[in-house]
Amino acid sequence: MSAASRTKTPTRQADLVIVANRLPVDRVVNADGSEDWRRSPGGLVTAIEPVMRQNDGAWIGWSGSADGGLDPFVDDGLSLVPVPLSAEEVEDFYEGFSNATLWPLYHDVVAKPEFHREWWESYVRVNRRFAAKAAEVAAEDAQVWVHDYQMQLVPAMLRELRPDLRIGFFLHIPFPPAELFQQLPWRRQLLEGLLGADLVGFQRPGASQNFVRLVRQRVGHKTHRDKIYLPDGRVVQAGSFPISIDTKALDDLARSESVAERALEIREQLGNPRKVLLGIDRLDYTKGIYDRLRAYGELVEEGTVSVEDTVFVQVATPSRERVGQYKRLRDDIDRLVGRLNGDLGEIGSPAIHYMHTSYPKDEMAALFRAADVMVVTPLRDGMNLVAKEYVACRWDDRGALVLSEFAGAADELRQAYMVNPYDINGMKQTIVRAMQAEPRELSRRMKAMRKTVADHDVKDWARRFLAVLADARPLHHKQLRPSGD
Ligand code: GDG
Repeated sequence: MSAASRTKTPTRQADLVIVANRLPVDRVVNADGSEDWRRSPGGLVTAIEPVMRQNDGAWIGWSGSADGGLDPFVDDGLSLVPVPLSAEEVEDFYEGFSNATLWPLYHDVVAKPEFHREWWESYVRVNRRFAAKAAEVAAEDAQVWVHDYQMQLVPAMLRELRPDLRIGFFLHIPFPPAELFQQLPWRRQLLEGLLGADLVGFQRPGASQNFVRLVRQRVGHKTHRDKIYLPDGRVVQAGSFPISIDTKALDDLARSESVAERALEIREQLGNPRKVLLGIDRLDYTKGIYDRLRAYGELVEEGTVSVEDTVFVQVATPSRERVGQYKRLRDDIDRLVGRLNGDLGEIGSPAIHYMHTSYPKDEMAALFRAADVMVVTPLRDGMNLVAKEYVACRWDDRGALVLSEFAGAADELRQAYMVNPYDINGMKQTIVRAMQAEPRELSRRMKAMRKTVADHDVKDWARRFLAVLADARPLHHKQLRPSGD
């Protein structure tokens, strides 16, 4: 966004407040040294932007760089309220407790979570700062929607400061079963933090059930189905709200001439192979990139697939690069790709085209259009939007989606070629099946999946969450006021 569309504003009272770890903008430094904000292309802002505009909304979050206080400002009509983090808090709260404790623990411990008391203390401190800011910004009786694993203590902290508010919480990542969750030394505090909300939303029904069961077992509250009854008379509702994408916008983009041309160009640059397989993920150990590439390597090694007529394109977007486990993963994948290409590639025909970079949206759409088989094989994933985005881009009803049953998206995209990403042989067979499928079969599956993403887009997701939140607590404190007789 240009500086012209950005104006400073005093903190004002908002009827809808979004609390998320990150603001929906990135700070960029221009060539002349001046600073600006650029809208970051996240799905959350697309989902929430319309409701924010309608409801006089404000968004509270961190700017992404360790720095002191920045004043609230309006960017392209959205009120943004920065919360500062010190360099130490970036290390302890963000890279530490959020991404090296909670992230692996909530994703089936596919990497070993680390528990450090100073990380936890930082998490508490930062959550308190976000809660205080939300309390300051929210109008009387406002709705506050808190997002994700970095902010799980905010609901209770905020309720204590502002009992008038209606508070919703949504977890974008999986919520683990009790056996794993109870490893956390601070398990009870986290559950109590979440219970400050009136509505606690998850991607899948199983996650919601895990939460309710844990609250019953660990905190001892009464529960019935998806409701939790607190001793003070408050009722907390849990539920599943599978997130989605801006289907229409992606469909439109994928139909544009420039994307069609670029898709052809990509295939040409790849040597016009018979089949293009594609993976696009943040470089994260939960995404199953290593095992996927190993499975593909074996197919080439055994001669089932030939590098002369097939290519695998893997885009791995840089992510959390200062966290140890992510550094190691990057090295492991670099080595694997090097070995596979060294052993199996031929001049002009590497087995795997590997890009450790991020691309603009239209290039992503062109890649989706160019790919015959999209391979999405996370070991565990809250939803996985890439799978839905691929489907939204395939208006030609062609292309095959290979999808892990451990991604939330598997609940809805039932017509995908499902795999268990831990089963390398099964994954190999399914990839081959998807590569060899008849066009009629592909089109039948793709049509059904396209209907699903067309019927449930991200705007429906946001509307539904906020509607259930409004019903979950019809301004409780007002009801409690004496009627005046
Ligand atoms: C978390 C949960 C849940 C990726 N590379 C580029 C790029 N992307 C975009 C994708 C997609 C998004 O980033 C990634 O979303 P995912 O859902 O696949 O995964 P996480 O980042 O792990 O997200 C996940 C999600 O939250 C939402 O609730 O689905 O389960 O883990 O939109 O397209 N976008 C651009 N260039 C890239 O190189 N422009």
